[in-house]
Amino acid sequence: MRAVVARAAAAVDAARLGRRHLELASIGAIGETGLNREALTDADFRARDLVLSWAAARGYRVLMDGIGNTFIRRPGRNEALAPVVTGSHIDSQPAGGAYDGAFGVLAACEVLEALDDAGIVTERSVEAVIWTNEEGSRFQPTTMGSAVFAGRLPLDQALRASDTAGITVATELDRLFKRMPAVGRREFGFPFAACVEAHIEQGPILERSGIPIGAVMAIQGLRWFTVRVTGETGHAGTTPRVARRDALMAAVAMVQRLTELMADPADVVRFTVGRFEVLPNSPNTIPSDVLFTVDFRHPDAGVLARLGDQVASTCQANALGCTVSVEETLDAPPTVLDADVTERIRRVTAEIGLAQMDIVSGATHDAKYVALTCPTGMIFIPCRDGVSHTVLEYAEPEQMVAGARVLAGVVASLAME
Ligand code: HGY
Ligand code: MN
Ligand code: MN
Repeated sequence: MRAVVARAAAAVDAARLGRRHLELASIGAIGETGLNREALTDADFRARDLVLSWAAARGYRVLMDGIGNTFIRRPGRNEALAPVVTGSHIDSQPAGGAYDGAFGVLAACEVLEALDDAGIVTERSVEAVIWTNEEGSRFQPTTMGSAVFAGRLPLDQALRASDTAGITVATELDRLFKRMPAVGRREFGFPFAACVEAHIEQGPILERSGIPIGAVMAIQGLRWFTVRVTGETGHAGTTPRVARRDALMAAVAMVQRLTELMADPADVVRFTVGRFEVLPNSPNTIPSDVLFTVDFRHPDAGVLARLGDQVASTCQANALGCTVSVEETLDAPPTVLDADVTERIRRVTAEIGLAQMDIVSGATHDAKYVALTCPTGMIFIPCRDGVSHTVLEYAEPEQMVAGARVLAGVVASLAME
């Protein structure tokens, strides 16, 4: 097995990986280093076209499920066996970077071709996957495609999700499927033997430690809420305060009380109000409607439950005469990744001469849901200054190559069994 691991890792082609990263990063590029490639936009579709053109050149088979998750299959000796799957996402934040998700898809494609180039015939097929709408910025919730795949989000609920322009996931998926008539269909929950996702850390630990590889032990839990506050519009100059039902003032009071609820001297709680929309959004009209989102994360399930269960009541208690609806769009407990796959990541990393450390993921990933369906692990590489979800996101080419080499070794060893 060590020989197969070494051959697969050695066959990773740094030039090909680097060239393809630049090609992919150019689709939806903003400025020198940024990316706006939100889920199910034309940029997402063009990025999928590019990745599938690489697959076509190698004669790999492509399948898609009902939420657009896309699977690129390199056949193994025994087609009856469940495949080993590796991949991530290619959608980005609206002002994001070219590494979050993209690195995992590029590394997955590189693994398939490295296996080809090394002449390795695996027992099991190996598949590269593109998960639909991991970011959840355009359509909530995050990790939508993998959640539907794993049976944790009803397809009809995902299809109804709409963006700020009122366009639904269903409408955009229709456009996607029409662009790819030749791509075969796959049912949800198709069995995998194992899954490994490669990703940038999106935090500073690996870079500060000077360690090139992270073996991810667990992913912290997260809960997402969408809060809608409805008041009454009116003239800014003539409406007395006592007569107002000002949705903005109520929303501000709610966010203030939620900030107090989530206060944590140990700075472990992650509480973010990332989206805040006001209607009619005019300087001299009293706001009638506010929508805001809550992204709450913590590694401890008990804290997630205790504080998360108070979000709705805290909003209701500060309605200031307005009506409030609080919709929980995601409730994902902390997820421990598979011990055997993680040990394999450590072993392969050592075999190819790289240092690694165990790490817990502050960011969420599709691996969180896939882990509910099969043994799943994650490989992290460092990113500069630990920043992500910004146009400054960056990872060194040699770090990407190191991550892809470890991924190739781990996937090869899993697919030989
Ligand atoms: O939100 C996250 O943690 C992921 O990067 N989308
Ligand atoms: Mn990601
Ligand atoms: Mn992200």
